[in-house]
Amino acid sequence: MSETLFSKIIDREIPADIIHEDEQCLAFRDINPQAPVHFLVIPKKPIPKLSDATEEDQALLGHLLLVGNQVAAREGLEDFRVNVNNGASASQAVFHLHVHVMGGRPFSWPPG
Ligand code: DGP
Repeated sequence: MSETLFSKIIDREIPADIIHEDEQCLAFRDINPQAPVHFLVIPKKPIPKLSDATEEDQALLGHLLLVGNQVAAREGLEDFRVNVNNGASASQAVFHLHVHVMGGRPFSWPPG
């Protein structure tokens, strides 16, 4: 897999406002926030997109969501939107799996 912006954030080659790190993942604030709180949770393992994940990644995928919960709680969010864009036509721009967590405003459904 070619290096993405997010692997550079993991390697501290480019700066980011990192709000969580553990052995498996990183959470940092989105550079173009779509809500008062908007952060991304990414695995350190370079999985390009959700549909590339395998059975081997089952625990990792669960971990990303639970970290999203924990960081959302620390950010004072009770209700929040969790979103994964999978593929270019689903608006994925960075091909390193990432979970968007957004909160601090109301959200409508369906999303655009
Ligand atoms: P997506 O469209 O799902 O691939 O979302 C990519 C998100 O990543 C988008 O909301 C903007 C954010 N982003 C892109 N480049 C950077 C960066 O260099 N730093 C940070 N913090 N966020 C970035």
